Amino acid sequence: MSKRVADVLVETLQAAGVKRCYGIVGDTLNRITHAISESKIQWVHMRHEEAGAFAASAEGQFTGELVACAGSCGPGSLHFINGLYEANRNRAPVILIATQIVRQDIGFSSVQEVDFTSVYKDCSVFCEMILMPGHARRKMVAACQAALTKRGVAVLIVPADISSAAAEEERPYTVHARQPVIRPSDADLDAIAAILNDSDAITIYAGAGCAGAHDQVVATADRLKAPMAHTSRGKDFVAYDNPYNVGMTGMIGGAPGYHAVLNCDTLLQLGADFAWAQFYPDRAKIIQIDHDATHIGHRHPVTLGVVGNIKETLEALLPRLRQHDDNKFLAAYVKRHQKMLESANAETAGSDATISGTYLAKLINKHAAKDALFAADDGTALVWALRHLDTSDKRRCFCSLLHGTMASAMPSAIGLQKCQPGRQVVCLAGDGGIAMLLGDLLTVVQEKVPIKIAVFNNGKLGFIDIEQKSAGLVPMYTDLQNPDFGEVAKAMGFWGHSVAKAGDLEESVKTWLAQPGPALLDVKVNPMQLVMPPSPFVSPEAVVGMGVYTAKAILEGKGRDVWEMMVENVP
Ligand SMILES: Cc1ncc(C[n+]2csc(CCOP(=O)(O)OP(=O)(O)O)c2C)c(N)n1
Ligand SMILES: [Mg+2]
Repeated sequence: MSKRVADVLVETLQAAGVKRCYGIVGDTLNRITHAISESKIQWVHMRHEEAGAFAASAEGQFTGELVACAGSCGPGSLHFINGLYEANRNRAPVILIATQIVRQDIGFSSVQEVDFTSVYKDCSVFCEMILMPGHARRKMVAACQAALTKRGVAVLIVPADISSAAAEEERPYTVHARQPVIRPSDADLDAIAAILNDSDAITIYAGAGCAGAHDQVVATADRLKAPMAHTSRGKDFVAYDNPYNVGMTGMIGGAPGYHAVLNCDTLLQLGADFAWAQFYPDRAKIIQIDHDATHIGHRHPVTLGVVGNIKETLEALLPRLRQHDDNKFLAAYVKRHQKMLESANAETAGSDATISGTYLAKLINKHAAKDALFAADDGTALVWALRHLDTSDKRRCFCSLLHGTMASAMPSAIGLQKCQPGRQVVCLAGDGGIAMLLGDLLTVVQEKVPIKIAVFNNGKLGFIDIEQKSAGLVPMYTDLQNPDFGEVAKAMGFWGHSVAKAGDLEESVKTWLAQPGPALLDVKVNPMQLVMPPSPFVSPEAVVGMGVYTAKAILEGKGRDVWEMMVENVP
C-alpha cells in the first residue's frame, strides 16, 4: 500500500508546525508512530502520558507553536487528561491524537473502549472523531486550526482501522492560523481616556494578557503616574524593568500590590482575569481591557469593559491620555514595595541552621542563568518561586496557577528543555510533587534532557499541612516518608546530591547548576515554614484556626511542632 491515513495525519501535523509528539506507543497507535518515525517530528518517549501532556503544555505555552501528544486506545489516551486540563486552561496549542479501537467494535463495551468525546469535552476547544478515511486530512486540519486559533487543546480521535486504511484523495486543506489585531472603537477609547484623564489615583492591574505589551504598559503607567500591580500569571511579562511595579496581589502576593489595587479611585485592568473577587476594589471605577470578551466583568462588576489586545489598545489609547504630574499616590506604593523587597532580601541563615524554602529559592534565583527557564510545583515551591525568582523578557517561570495541579514542574521542565536545548531549565519540585510522577525521571535520562531539579523536601504535603492548621485542625495524612531523592536520582542516572544545612547550600546550588547533564539536588527544607498571605489577608478565621490548632496540638502532645512553627515564623 503506497500511502495510509496515518501518513496523511502525520504529514498534516508536520505542515501545521508540530516539532514534537509526546507519548507512549501501543496497539492502535502503532501505524501513527511508524509514520512519525519517518517524518521530521521528534517522538518523545515518556513513562507516563500525564507527564507528556504537561511537557507539551509547557512547550506550547512557551513557543506558541502547535505541540502533539499521542496515545494508545483506552487507558493510554486517558492518562493525558490532567496535563491537558493544564494546557487548555493556559491556552497552549496542543493536539492529542487519541487513538481508538476499530470502528466495528465501538459501542459494545469492548475491551479498552473509552468514549473520548465525553471525556475530553471539558478540557478542549475541539474534540472530534475521524469517521471515514476520506475525512482524515480535513479533520486533522480542523483540529490543528482550532488549537492554534482558539488557543487550547484539540483532541482528534482516530480509530485504528482508519489510520491503517489506504489514504484517499482529498481536497488540499491546509491550516490557517493568523492572529487578528483587536482594538476597541475610537469612541470607546475616548470614553476610557475621559475616565483616566479625570482621575489622580489610578492603579494598573496587569495580567498575562499583557504578554508582548511590556513597553506600552510602562508608558501608560508613566503617563498616568500609576502604580502597577500584577497577577501571578502576569509577572513574567510586566514586573521587570518597571519603576511602576508594586508587586503581585492575591493570596500569595504582597501587601503593596494588594493595597494599590484596593485603594485607587480608578483601576485600569489589563489582560487580567484574576479569579477571586475579594481582590478587586468595590468603590473604584474599573476599566477592563481584555482580548477575550468572556473575561469582561466576569470576576467583578466593571464600569467600562472593552475588547482588545493590550499592546495595540494601549498604543491607540496613549495619545488620548493627559500627562499626569502628581505622583503622590504612585510614590507611596513604590516605597512600600521597595521596603518589602529589602526585608525579603535580608534573610540570612547560620551555617548549621535548617534551610528555609525561601532561602533555597533566593539562592536559585541568584545563581541561575540570566535567561533560565523555571518550572515550579504547586505547593510551597510555587509560592517561593513567584515571590523570589526575578523573571524578565529572558527569564520565565511556569507554574500551574489556573489548574492548580501537583507534579507539573518536572515534566514541564522536560518540555521547556526539549524546545530550548541550549538553555538552563530549572525545576523547583515539591517532595510530594516529584514523587507523583517519579517514573519520568527516567525520561529525563533516556531523552537526555539536562534539566536541573531542586526538591523542596519538607517531608510533607506542606501546603495542605498549613491549610489544615489554619482551619484549626491537627494535620492529618500530610506526612511523607521519603527516600533520599539525591540517591534515587543517582540510581536513575542523574547527578544527585542531598543537602540539609544552610551553610552548605550555596556551594551545593552552584555545583548542581553547573552540571552538564540532568542533576537533582535534594534539599531538606524546614517543614514548619508557613506561607503568609499579605497582612490584611491573614483572616481572623486563620488566626483563630492557628490558635485552635496550637491548643489541640499541645493537648495531643505535639507541643514541639508548635514551638518549631513559632520559632520559624515569628520574627
Ligand atoms: C494532583 C493533585 N493532587 C492533590 C492536590 C492538592 N494539593 C495541593 S498542594 C499539595 C501538597 C503538595 O506537596 P509537596 O509537593 O510536597 O509540596 P509542599 O507544599 O510540601 O511544598 C496537595 C496535596 C493537587 N493540587 N493536585
Ligand atoms: Mg512537601
